[in-house]
Amino acid sequence: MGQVNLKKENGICTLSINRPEALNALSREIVDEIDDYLEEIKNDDALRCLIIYSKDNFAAGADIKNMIDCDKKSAKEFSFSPIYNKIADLKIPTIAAIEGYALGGGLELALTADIRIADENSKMGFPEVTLGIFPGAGGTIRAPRIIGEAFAKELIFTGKIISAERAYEIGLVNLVASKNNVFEEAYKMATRISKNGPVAVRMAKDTIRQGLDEKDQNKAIDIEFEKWAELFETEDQKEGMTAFFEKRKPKYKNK
Ligand code: DAK
Repeated sequence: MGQVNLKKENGICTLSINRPEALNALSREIVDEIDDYLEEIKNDDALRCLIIYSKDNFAAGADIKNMIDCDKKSAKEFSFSPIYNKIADLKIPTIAAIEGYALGGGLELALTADIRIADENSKMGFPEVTLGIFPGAGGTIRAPRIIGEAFAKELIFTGKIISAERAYEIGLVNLVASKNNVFEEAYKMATRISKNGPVAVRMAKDTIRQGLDEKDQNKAIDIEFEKWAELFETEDQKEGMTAFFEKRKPKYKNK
């Protein structure tokens, strides 16, 4: 234990990896520790946003030492996907704040987040093919959905490492922060999110997800309409609109 930290402050929690000697490469133990914290995050009603941020390097991939001698069975046991899926399934918004390298399984971790912000000097890529494997923790599934098929194939087939600027151009990151400012930018965005109606934000996230999963666009619009109407049974909707006319900040109760 002890290579992952969780800090909570004002409804914002920050999950960090602390393995600087290996550029925060993700070992089995680290991913299992993340899993333990996810239970805590999921069950904490006071939380409004999760930031995934690790100092100096987001994560230089899965630990190659853990994989080198794997056969098919042990490779499956090494899988990160069930835990990564839990991050993607969190009800609250999630932000990956990327400093240094986010490679391979590290970039796949960043892809589980709703929003990615990158330090101007950060570097991202899927070098798996240079090691004789391909991204197998959601990379081939999430990357095409986020950046489109062609850019995803280019990154995955070439294994090249790209700059924050290029990542922004292809829609891999939402924002490029100035040097050493990425956590501050992520925190600013998380603060802004956390001031909004929490039920509305959570339902918006769920509706976007369901809409993307639904192939029939009219059915997706029906889902949106139902969920939108449900909000009118919440106290927070009344509070948000009343506060507007009373020219004050709303006091949301998450109800
Ligand atoms: N694993 C283990 N150690 C790593 C590492 C990694 N991914 N990346 C870096 N390190 C270690 C280095 O070995 C070195 O350790 P020492 O030699 O000091 O003991 C230390 O971190 C510092 O690294 P460098 O000396 O190499 O530092 P440089 O600045 O020169 O280079 C670099 C930085 C990021 C370019 C380089 O370290 C590098 O290329 N690292 C490997 C990047 C990579 O290939 N990442 C992808 C790994 S594959 C799965 C699904 C998916 C996955 C796994 C399982 N299942 C479904 C089961 C994911 C796979 C991957 O992520």
